[in-house]
Amino acid sequence: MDGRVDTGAMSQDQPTAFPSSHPGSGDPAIAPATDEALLATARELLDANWTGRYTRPSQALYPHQWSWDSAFIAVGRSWYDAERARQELEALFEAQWETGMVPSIVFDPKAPPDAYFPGPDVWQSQRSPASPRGRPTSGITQPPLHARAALEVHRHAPPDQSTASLAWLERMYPRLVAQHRYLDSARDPRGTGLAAIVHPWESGLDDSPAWDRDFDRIEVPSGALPPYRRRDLDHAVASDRPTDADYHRFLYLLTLERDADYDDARVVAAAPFLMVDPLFNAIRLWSEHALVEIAGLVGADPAPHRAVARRIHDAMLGELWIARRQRFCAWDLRRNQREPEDTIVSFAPLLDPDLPRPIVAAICRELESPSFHPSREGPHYLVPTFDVRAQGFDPDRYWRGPVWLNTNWLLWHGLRQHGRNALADEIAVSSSRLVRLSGFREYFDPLDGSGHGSDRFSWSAALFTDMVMTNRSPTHEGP
Ligand code: 9WN
Repeated sequence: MDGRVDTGAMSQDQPTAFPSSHPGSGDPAIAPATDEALLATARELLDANWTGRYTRPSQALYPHQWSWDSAFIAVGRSWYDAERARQELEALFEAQWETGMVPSIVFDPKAPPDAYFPGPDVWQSQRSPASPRGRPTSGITQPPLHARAALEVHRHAPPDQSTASLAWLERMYPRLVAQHRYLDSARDPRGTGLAAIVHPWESGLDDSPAWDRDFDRIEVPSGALPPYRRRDLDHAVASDRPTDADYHRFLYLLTLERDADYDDARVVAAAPFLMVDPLFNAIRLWSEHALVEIAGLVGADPAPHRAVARRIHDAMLGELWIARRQRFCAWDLRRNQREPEDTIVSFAPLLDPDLPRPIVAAICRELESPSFHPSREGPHYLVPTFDVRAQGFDPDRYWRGPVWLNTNWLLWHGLRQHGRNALADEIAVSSSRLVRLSGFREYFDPLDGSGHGSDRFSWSAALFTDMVMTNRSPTHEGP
């Protein structure tokens, strides 16, 4: 055994069943739980985090509704409770802004005011006339995974719910379109077809080294922020979370956007952080393709969605693919620079069904290189969020090295879509081993598999469920 993740016999074009045994992996003692037992635990966890309208990412660290969490959670839950999955997405879109923006956080008015920082009193979303009245939210967005999630939820609906599910899809369609058209119009200052993010929190991979060079340069003027107390450190160890310096910058950017009343034109014109993220745009493209299918299902015209998808595809190849580096790079629009860091965001364009084969091959080479497929000497887990050989790689700190099941799930879909089933299976095996070893944690050390961040984390449970059930389902149409 050479220490590689052992996936058993696999071919390039035939997906294996979701592996539940771990022959000779060299892993530390892994609980011999069956998939059935883990699916039951996942379900119990998601039910415990259910509020009656949506699912909290976790009880203590994240006690409100988060946007892309709800998309991941709805997909996983839809395998056994399609009704709650539909409710989850509908509850989120009830807080959609008039501009079409879907906020990254919808606050639970019943949660104690100090449950999460920064809370509604810091965000003050009501300063924007576009924000929903009486429903406090954050003032920024997150990756638009929701159209893709809605399509998956609909596909998983049991036959006796097909009418209710289609009616739901008809209700969701105009809201999903508004979300996408907001990103096309308000977030594309150069008119390239690519949407920019104005805060690292919008990426969902908040503390990724992908934008260090830009983010680290942001100076917070002294006295710009009133004293505050981080609540995340009440629930997670400091070495797993962002540093105080990064947190300070996160809050500073928030206050600048708040002080512009979240007016998109003002924010985009002045934001010190204005980044085109390959992962955000790849998800946007994947969801635009989902809109093509949803339009067909609800009797709308799919042609405009095909045209937007083509535009995003062309722009990702034209602006973000750097041939010299054989890599997709984030693009700092403020300084007009491509960011050189080798992070997991570079692989997300695998979600583009039309990605040219040589580029798929280049991404797979990098994924299989020692930078992302660490030491073959000992056990290890896929896929680290940052090059394990890079200076600054940290196996345990939030987005700066650990494995997350949501990025694994996205790459797993992207690889399967391009027929790269062997690598997709390796990722599925690693995900399964991590859960067996450490439970449904928020993220995992790629070198020893230990769990970090929050415990009983909803999207880890939901996406494990989706990977198991998708592989069991002979009729799954694929992404
Ligand atoms: C800020 C809820 C969210 C995820 C993000 C993740 C983390 C929040 C935080 O938790 O971000 O939005 O307080 O750290 O980075 O992807 O949606 O799970």
